[in-house]
Amino acid sequence: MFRPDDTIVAVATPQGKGSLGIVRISGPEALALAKGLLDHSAQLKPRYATLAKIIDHIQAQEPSGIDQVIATFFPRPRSYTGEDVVELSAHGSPVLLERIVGLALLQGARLAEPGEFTLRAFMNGRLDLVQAEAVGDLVNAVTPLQARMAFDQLEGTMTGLIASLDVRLFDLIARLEASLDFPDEGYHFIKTREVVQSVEELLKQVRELLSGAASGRLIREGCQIVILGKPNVGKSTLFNYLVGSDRAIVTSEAGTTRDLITEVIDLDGLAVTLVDTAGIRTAEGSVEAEGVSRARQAIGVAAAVVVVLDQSRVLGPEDWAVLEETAKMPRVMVLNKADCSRSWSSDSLVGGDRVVSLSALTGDGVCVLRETLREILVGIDLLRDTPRIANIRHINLLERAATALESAKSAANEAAGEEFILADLDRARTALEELTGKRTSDDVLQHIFERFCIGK
Ligand SMILES: Nc1nc2c(ncn2[C@@H]2O[C@H](COP(=O)(O)OP(=O)(O)O)[C@@H](O)[C@H]2O)c(=O)[nH]1
Ligand SMILES: [Mg+2]
Repeated sequence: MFRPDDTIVAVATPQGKGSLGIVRISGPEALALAKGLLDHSAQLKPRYATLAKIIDHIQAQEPSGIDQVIATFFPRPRSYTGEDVVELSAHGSPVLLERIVGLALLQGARLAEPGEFTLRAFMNGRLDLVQAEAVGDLVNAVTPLQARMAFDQLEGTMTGLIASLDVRLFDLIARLEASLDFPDEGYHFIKTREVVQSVEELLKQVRELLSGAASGRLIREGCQIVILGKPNVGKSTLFNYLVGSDRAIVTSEAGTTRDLITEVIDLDGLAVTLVDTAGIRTAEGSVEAEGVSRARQAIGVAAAVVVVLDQSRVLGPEDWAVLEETAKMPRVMVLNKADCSRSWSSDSLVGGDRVVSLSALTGDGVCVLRETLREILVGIDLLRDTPRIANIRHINLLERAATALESAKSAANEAAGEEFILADLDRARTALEELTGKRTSDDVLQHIFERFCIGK
């Protein structure tokens, strides 16, 4: 998949018009190619912004100017990709940018695959795999917290931790190998007690990293929260209040929200997909039945549910049915319509559920609901210190490393031969190397980079 010999081109800025648009060219011919696009007076001094004109020397009958751009040449190896790179900052019209790319293609460039610039950066050792993935996460971040976590990884926080683990693992392996190579000297390069101790320390660090995994994943991937309740309790009103717009239809007629309405909200840094449902009552029409079945599916993947009850009306069988159906899920009970007079007390709800009284109409108490939801999802303090591990690939590999270290520890404790301990330690090391990309298969790379956008 990696063809380092050709020169690639792509628009690096998002689709659609903007004040500026950037065309990026990378590869051995980047400079020559850029020169072919620009007016002849343009001198591309490394890392200097140069005002130049894009000239069509090829398609037009006589050379004609297309746009005025700022061209910047980044010579290899100190560029994003590690290759010669030229960035052309043009006016952000999609047709204009496509035309510039088209001219570059006519000069022999190839259109970049998704993520190919970053793939090249990885291949040329400018980034390790964890950092390359962080680039993708940073571009895809929808909450500031996601962006912070991704940037942390891009800065090499995780890379540094893994490197320090790897150094210690390597040292342990080297000493054990020495003992294995000179068995007759009657001299051990490392005592069993030391082996156990070193492995235990490594395990402790790996486990520490893994301890933040659940909240890390939640931050990176976001989660789903479903609003449930019988018709007319105020689900859509609450949904709208949380979303901060009028995306869902609010009506006093029962059963109008037939389909699921979803919206992503930023819940203190967590990207939460909020789902408004038609309820899970017994449906009469077929359209409504479809809505109910979709609601059930949404509940199936939800991280938590919000059960809305109307405190101005006595609870009915439909309320109890919803309560029963969600009994085993992480949930918050919302006693809505707090602005009206109460007709029952929350004491009638048994169990240790979290209960929030609010008015979706006025918004009074909704902030308590937000806090409660966040608390259910990640715990109060977890978000203060950003977890360092969030990617399922990283989690799996660290778990593999932990299992191997675990087994090395038992082998050492049982005074098994060095070769057994070594085999386990090697497995742990392989997992770490797969994490940083020192060892990776093409499949893994492809899987990672195809999720990127073109131009990144
Ligand atoms: N007084 C009052 N009325 C509310 C409140 N929340 C919703 N409503 C009203 O209750 C009716 C049903 O609301 P809706 O959000 O469509 O309920 P849904 O069927 O559960 O989605 C509408 O007339 C809302 O204006 C509230 O907190 N207080
Ligand atoms: Mg509704």
